[in-house]
Amino acid sequence: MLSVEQAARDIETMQVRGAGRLARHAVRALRDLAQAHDGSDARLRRQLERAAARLLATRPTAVSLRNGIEEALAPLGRNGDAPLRAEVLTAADAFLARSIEAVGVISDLGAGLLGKSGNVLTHCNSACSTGVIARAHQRYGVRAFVSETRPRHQGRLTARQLRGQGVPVTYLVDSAVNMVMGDIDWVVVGADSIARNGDVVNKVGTSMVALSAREHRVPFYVAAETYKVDRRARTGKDVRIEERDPREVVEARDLPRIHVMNPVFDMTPARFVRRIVTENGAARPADVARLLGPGPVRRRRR
Ligand code: RI2
Repeated sequence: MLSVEQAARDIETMQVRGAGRLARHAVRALRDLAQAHDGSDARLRRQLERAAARLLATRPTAVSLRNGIEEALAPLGRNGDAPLRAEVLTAADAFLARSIEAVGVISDLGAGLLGKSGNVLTHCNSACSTGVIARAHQRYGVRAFVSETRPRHQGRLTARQLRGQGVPVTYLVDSAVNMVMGDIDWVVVGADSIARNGDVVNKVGTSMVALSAREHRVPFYVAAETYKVDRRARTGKDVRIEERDPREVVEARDLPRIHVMNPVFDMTPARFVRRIVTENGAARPADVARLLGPGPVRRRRR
């Protein structure tokens, strides 16, 4: 059984990371809490609300976390007749299943729409974008250029995962991206949050990759599940950017009396993005909200 506190710590320390994975981890903890419950609905409601608050406080930028939790706990706001526990288990299972399925759908769709042979570049480690690249490689054969992704080097994960799937990989430091961009045919990255206007918030450095791609007229794509769209964010400026411990960048003793910044994400304007590929299809960034289903129902439970 995954306790809420354990899940929250796993996410805070980035033992579990990646916008999709961390949402599923939080939802699994809520599911396990409901599963183990044998008291009243009122008591379960209080426990779930407390648990949701704890999980939501772990990482502020990835809206996948909030959307996953809200989807799993939607029964708290409904007037259903079934016991709350059963409804939460059903909702949590539905989110977990659709979230995993979406990655496969995006990989296929993305490989068909974006993929062609040649060189593809990606930044950080995203299940959706590595899925697209691996699938494109199976179909057309590609070489992947993977940027290091300072400070936590998620590019190493991507390089290993792609190599493990047979993709030839070139690994480079973030600051070499612009140097190789002239040889790149397409770029694909994931997303942590997408605003309604199509601005994309992803791992810090993504906007520089996008700028470089734009300068070189290389198409820049985003692969992300619909639950990474933040309905409450009109533009990317409405998304809070997480700041992490500066020691992830450099130990204080190595740079005494120096202020060190460690913003984890940045915002790529919608106009830099050719298409956003979701499990419901691909859209121009400005049209991304059209790919979403109806919003969460907000009636209070009796
Ligand atoms: P998937 C990651 O954030 C990266 O920014 C990545 O692009 C994004 O989540 C989406 O990943 P972090 O947790 O959901 O490494 O596509 O800070 O796997």
